[in-house]
Amino acid sequence: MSPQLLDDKVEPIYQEVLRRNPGEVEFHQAVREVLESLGPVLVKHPEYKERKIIERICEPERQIIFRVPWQDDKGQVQINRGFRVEFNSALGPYKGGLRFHPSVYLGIIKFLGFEQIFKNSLTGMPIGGGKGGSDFDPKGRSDDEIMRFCQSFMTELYRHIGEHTDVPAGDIGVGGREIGYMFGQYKRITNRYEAGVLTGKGLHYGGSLVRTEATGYGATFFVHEMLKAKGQSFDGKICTVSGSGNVAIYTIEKIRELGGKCVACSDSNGVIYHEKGLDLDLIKQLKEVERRRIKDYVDYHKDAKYINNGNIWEIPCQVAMPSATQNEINGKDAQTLVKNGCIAVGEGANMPTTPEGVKVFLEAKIAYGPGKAANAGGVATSALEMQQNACRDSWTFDYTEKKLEEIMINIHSLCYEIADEYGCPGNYVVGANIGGFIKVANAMVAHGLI
Ligand code: NDP
Ligand code: 2IT
Repeated sequence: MSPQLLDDKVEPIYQEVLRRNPGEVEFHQAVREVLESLGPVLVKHPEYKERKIIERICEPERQIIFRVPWQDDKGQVQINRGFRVEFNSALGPYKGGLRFHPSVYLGIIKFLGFEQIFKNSLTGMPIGGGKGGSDFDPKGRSDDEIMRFCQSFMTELYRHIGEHTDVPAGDIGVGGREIGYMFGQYKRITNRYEAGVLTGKGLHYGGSLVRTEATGYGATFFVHEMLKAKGQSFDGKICTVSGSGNVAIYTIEKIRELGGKCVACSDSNGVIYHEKGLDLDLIKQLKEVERRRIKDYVDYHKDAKYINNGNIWEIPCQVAMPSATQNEINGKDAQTLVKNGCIAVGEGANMPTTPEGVKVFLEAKIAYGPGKAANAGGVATSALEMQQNACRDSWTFDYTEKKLEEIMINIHSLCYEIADEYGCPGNYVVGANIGGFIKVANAMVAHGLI
């Protein structure tokens, strides 16, 4: 249960979401977190209530569930389940990543798709919200198995997507390799070289510079803005970053560029603590090139510690950037972070903090940047990739990174100003939820009852 009460006007909407979507606890959590901010918006905008905008936003426009059969290296038939939830297209084609992880079920994809609506709106780019994925577990699978799975997944997905309809990208378990195999299969089935149908592509076939780095860089830019608003900077700050995947790696890289020192990262098995600062080149080699586990880090650095099943949030830091998965910081972890002197939390992951944890951060008045604002740089750069594809162009690294930085600065200002306007200064949760919601709501009003 979330610790905060819902406004009278939105409580019945939430109850109806619970009734219609039984058992989808992550989806309930994501909806509730947004609804907690929206009561005052309905007072200012009675037209949203009249037209049932919130009720409509909570119901996906389309949900697709399909069988994904494939053959493993032993010749055995394997069956997985594929999902694509096309949540909201008020602002543009559905846009959002694909997650391949054994924990995936409809409730996870719906929570991610719901978050994506508001995140994409905050970027200011013309993109709607969607998400997809599969309960396929890529761990330990050969390259051939990954390819066969991706091809089978796309053999169904292709009929639902398109550059003007729905544009998937990566998320947990889906990176450049998987996007490449899916793009190849899409091209083969449709007989179209439609670069804009997927983002996160390789640089030699329509990908954008900076997309790989974008989520981590963007989240760090966002935290930098929050620190600046408090008269602070990254300079000399001790930072911890959970995960050691795409988002974590480029968060660590940008924190270092901005003068911070990252001392810890993790994976689902354990935590690396390296007091003198993490060796990023080694992490990239282990994770991006050799696809190994993070515990191998200590084979190369005898002064680093590996804590099996450890809790990264017990390591004292001034800035924490959760970049692994949902609900990885609970109320107790949040209290530990605050007690140990943490002054800023920037969410690279989607919904990494439980409602109890969020409450602790807000009450402590530390700078807390929720995922839908802080990690929007990934999808924003996907939209920049779509722009380059549409005009058959490719931009330089510096130009694209500058655009990303401007987008993150704008998202920060928008959230900051809206929080002020609604009487909650410094509360980026309120700023992000209301800021993201209003643009979508206005577009839905303009489009009539659809
Ligand atoms: P990756 O697959 O590259 O890395 C995921 C990392 O998180 C790995 O270190 C993984 O460890 C860890 N992790 C994943 N699931 C769990 C779990 N259930 N418990 C503990 N650790 C876990 O994914 P990304 O870096 O792309 O994504 C990380 C987060 O960022 C996700 O929440 C994603 O939704 C979010 N995000 C990603 C964006 C992108 O552009 N890629 C954009 C915006 C948000 P292990 O290897 O042990 O599983
Ligand atoms: O959660 C996210 O924003 C992503 N996984 C990236 C989505 C995208 O379309 O680039």
